Amino acid sequence: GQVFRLEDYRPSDYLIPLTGLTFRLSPDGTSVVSELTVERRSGSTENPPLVLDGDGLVLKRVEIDGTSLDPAAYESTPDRLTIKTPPATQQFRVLIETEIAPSKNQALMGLYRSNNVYCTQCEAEGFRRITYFLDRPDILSVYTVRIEARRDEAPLLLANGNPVERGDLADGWHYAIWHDPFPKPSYLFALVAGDLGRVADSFVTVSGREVELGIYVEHGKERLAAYAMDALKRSMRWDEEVFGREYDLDVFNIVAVSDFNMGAMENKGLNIFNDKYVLADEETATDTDFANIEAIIAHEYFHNWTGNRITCRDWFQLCLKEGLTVFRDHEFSADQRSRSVKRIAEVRTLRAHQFPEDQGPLAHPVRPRRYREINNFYTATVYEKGSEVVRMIRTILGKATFRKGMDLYFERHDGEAATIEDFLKVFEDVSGRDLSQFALWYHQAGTPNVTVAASHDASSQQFTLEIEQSVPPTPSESRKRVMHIPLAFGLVGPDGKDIAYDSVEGATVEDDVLHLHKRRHTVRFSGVKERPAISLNRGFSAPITLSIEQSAQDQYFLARHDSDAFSRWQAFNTLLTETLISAFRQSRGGKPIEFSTDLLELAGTIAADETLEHAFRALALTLPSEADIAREAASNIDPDAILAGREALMAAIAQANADLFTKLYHDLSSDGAFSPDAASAGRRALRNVLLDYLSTLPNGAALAATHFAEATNMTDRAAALTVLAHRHIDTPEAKEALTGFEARYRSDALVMDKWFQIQASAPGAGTVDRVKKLTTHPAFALANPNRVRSLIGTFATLNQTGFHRADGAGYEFFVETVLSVEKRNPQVAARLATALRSWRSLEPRRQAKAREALVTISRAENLSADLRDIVERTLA
Ligand code: B3K
Ligand code: ZN
Repeated sequence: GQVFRLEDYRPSDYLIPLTGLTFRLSPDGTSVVSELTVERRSGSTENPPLVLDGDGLVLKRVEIDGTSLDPAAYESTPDRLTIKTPPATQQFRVLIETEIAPSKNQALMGLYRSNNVYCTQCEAEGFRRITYFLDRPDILSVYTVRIEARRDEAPLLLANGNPVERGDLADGWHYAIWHDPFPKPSYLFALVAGDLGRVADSFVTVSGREVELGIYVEHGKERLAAYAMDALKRSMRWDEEVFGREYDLDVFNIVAVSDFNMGAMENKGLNIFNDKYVLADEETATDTDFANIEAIIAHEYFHNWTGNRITCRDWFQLCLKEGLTVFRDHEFSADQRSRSVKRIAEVRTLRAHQFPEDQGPLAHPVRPRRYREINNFYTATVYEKGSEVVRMIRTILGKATFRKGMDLYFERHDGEAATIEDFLKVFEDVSGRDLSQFALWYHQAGTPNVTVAASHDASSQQFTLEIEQSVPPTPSESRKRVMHIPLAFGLVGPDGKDIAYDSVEGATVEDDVLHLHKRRHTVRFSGVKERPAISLNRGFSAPITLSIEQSAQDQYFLARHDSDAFSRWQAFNTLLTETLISAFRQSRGGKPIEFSTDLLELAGTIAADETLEHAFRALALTLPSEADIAREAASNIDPDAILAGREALMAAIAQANADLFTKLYHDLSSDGAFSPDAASAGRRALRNVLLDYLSTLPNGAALAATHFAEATNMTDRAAALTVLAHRHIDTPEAKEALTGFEARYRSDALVMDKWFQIQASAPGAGTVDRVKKLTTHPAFALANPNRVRSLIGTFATLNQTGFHRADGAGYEFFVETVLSVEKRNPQVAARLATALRSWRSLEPRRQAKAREALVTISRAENLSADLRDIVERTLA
């Protein structure tokens, strides 16, 4: 496949200031008439050919300035339309008619059908599956869209922008016209037509304009959109208050569809969502679902400014909109919920998804320099690490200067397609700082490692840190440059308070942030009478791995006393991780596993500490996952031994704290009405973590069965079902709960996804066969991305012992499934295949089997560009 390179960027020869589109919708033969006003780039006197992108198109006619074009004057293939000699005028009009078949579109890119609703997905390069166009983000055009459809089939006709006109046509057809006054790239184009229920509301902006809000869902599901609507209004207000951003159209619409390749899409004024991220009530959605809905509704809304009003010059700049918008949605959720709990959850996600990417064969910079398939770059690195980089800019500049920079960004680049250089420049301009070393965070792949050794000299009252940074090599970047790493820190005194020091030398310190600019620093704090415990990278100020030479005593002390909640969680989590890694090694060596009583006791202390939020305690007590342990252990991974060590620690903590946990568990039961708010969710989270522990004790299955039977919401019900299916799968209680759940929810696809997920993640050798069997369940469908992700994706990413089964049966099943998904939907298949990216860290026998699996995929016939790209990079 072709390789696209950042350095090859060149502006197009032509612009398209105006785009008119007329759709005549029919499932098997939709006509698309596109009328483009094309303009020569100013200053250009040449007359180069006009080359438009297509993808699998059928061309019906071409006209220029009202006259049909002589066949000799153009060249067309399904993937390209070349107008050889365009008119020599400054502006000319091109009319193109194509015919497409939405009902046959299984890749879910371009115009397709989901549950009989016409909908579109154009990012990144789906617009070219609708019509020939300059399908690149730096071509901004003002769109007017006319949709025609049969009224009975599609009473609802939506597109971007504001509604202009609607009316009847002959033979039961009708039409609607939409106009979007804001120039936008083609990837933000959207159209929806069908028969859907509507939830209506309105929002008055800060300057007093009234915006009509609509959320469209399947008929009968309107009630389930209430939480999403509330989240939308809170997002709109928050963006005004925190970033000074006001909404700009008369309407804002959201449509929920069941077949969608990812979470949601920020099309201007017409966001299209995976229904999983819209529909919720306590009966069907967990607290995690509510939190995700809130975050994704906000994320797509925030794109209106970061992504739509200011878009990307080219796809290499993807993080310009994604990293920044993730940062904005993180801040929003932090303000709506608990900031420290939110931060811990973010870091756990970053470590679970981005770190393995950065540390494996698919590593790439936040701003990549090359790609073969752009769809494979919607990654945790671009999104989550991209957000961390923005967060670091704020840490370095301070909140007020950061806000000034953002204001300047909006003022300077509104209406433009911008670059990361433009973004960094506004912060340099408002702060007077040189961010060139900092910019390496965008350009250099890999997770930096920082090692620290601390020493204290009582006689000179000096506390010294020896700090060294290094960035491991990543594909095609073997030599790394020294980075600017901002480390928030505190020197924690014996009473748990941060202690003051007289002065510091060896590195710049500003507002409790230590700035590393060199490979090695010797940092000396003077006036430090007693030896402090060092709390470093507070709030996870930099996305790095940190190895501190620290006594267990200091770690326990910080886990009990650090005033920074994140670091307190981190200290305990580090203790747990180290324990689990040595438990894994002991188990692998066939040795009996033993745990320190201090650790078991500390778990009890944290569980019962009423000064800590419930949600914090729940996060602290959630043991690192098997994948977390594998990542930290780094090599020679045997998932069975990891699981054995983890189960042993669960049981040991439960036994040591049996009475305490039992009491707490009962105290936390709620009789009040359900609320999805963060405090209530936190109580449920802690109680469900306690259930997980208590289920390792005698009568554990009975306790979980009672929890399941008495649950009054999906959070508790799913938690109990997970415990039963994961720890007690062979008991009658588990069988009964699984059957009961299935009977109750069989007609609710989104809830059945949970049923699939819970079974697919059940550890052990038996799961492969169970998952295979579930692929024939009536609720499963290989054509639906949510189903595939729930059953197959969960199995491959959250089931270490099942997927990496020693005999390779997990991989064999996986390869077969990925290849059948690929026939319909290459994008979803490519995403699934990334589950094998950490194959080199497995023990030799599994490693060989995993490699074989990758090679089998790479040799399949007619492999899509998407899947080939992932597999070849993974094997390289
Ligand atoms: N911008 C979309 C992602 C599109 C993915 C295309 N393969 C959703 C988002 O990040 O908001
Ligand atoms: Zn986004």
